[in-house]
Amino acid sequence: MKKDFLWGGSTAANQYEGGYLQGGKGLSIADVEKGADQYSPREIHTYVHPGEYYPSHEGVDFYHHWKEDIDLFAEMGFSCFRLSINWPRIFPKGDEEEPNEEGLLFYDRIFDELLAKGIQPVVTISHYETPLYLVQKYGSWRNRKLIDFYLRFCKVIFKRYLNKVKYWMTFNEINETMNQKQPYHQAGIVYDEGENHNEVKVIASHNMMVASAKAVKLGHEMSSDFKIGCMIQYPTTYAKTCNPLDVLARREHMQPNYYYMDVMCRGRYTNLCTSYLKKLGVDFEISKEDELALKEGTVDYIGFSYYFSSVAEMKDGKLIVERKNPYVSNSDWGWPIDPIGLRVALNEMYDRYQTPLFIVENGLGAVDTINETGEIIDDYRISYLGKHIDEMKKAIDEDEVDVIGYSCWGPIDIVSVGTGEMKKRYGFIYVDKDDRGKGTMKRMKKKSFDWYKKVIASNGADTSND
Ligand code: BGP
Repeated sequence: MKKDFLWGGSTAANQYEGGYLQGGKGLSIADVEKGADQYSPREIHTYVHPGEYYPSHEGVDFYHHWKEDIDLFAEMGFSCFRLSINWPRIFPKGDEEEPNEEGLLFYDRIFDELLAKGIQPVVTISHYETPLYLVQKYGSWRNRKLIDFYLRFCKVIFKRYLNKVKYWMTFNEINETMNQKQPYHQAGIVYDEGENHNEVKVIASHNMMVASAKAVKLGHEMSSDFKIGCMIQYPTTYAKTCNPLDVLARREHMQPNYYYMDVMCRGRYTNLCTSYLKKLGVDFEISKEDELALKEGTVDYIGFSYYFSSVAEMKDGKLIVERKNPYVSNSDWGWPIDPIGLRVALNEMYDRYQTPLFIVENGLGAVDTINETGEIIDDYRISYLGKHIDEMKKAIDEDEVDVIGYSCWGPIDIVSVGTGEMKKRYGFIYVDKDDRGKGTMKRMKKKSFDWYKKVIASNGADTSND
């Protein structure tokens, strides 16, 4: 393990920050998304209905608790902290010429505090926070105008935080645009009636990838120190059997994911990408100008999330992907717990792209309970994270994969993006808030807090739970 390996935790403004109208902030797509539960999807509104509960409005109020939270991160020994800049906090509607100074000031304070504590900020430029106005007025990422609005946003934050931020990521889990039925979080897409869904997804994806490439080029022109990465959800997948058809099924499942990585890491639509478009039945021509932009804006590293693995099989000519695997157990939310899948992910990506990797999300969403003595003994979380870190170390030390850092998801309990729940907790720090938004917001250390502190202090050598 390198001495300068980055250890920390990751969050996103829409799930953590709150202060949804404070400091001149406008509405983001998250601000009209209701809470739900494990079983039903989150309802999407077009405006804020009075009396309804929207989890993003308050998050867990980082907006007011940032100093206290950063102190706790520093106490654990973080050397990096990932957060997103809430786009409508800087451009409330998204298409303004000038940014909102109060929004910029908020992040100045955060970055100054982090740097003072020796913590590198790692910034996601767009993490499910597209300004709502851009969705309603322009149709979101279907529209090429979004590229210019996004670049204006990038230019402002690159300039403002030139000497404060080194690590950037352009779009969170961009590949989920293709994987979701309705890619609302990723691309702000709500389909119009009669629209060809595949075509919308391809166009929105292309526009986002061009925006990402242009942002990489712009960032490099502004600072030679910047490291700008993509961010994808890596879906480690196994063929269900050695039946060659299942091996092909696995490839088919990976194709939409490599489609984004190929474009962003190799700077072009490879045969995997063009054949995928053909399969989708989308006739899509790329202009010379865009071809050049993609070529000139390949990423410096691959940021990725890894939570679980899946199993693929071909049944009667149909691809079936399941989260059931007899060799691994499942979380309370049915996500397979597969630490070796992380080593597989690291090797697959590094073999394919030879680009440094940054684990920017990994973690266990679980129900935590406070016991009679007022403690939270989250051994399940320690076990999950410890095993994943051990597999990461093998990928680094034995397989010689280049990994920049490990920043686990939700070092403090925050709102779940998938369900809007609070009870799906990832943190080392408990936050007193429930699924309906009730609670004192008081922070409290779980058992895993001291454990992670020890892991960091030993640069990953000691992951034992004692
Ligand atoms: C990823 C997102 C995060 C985060 C995480 C956990 O997809 O990038 O924003 O929320 O998943 O998912 P959930 O919150 O649904 O448990």
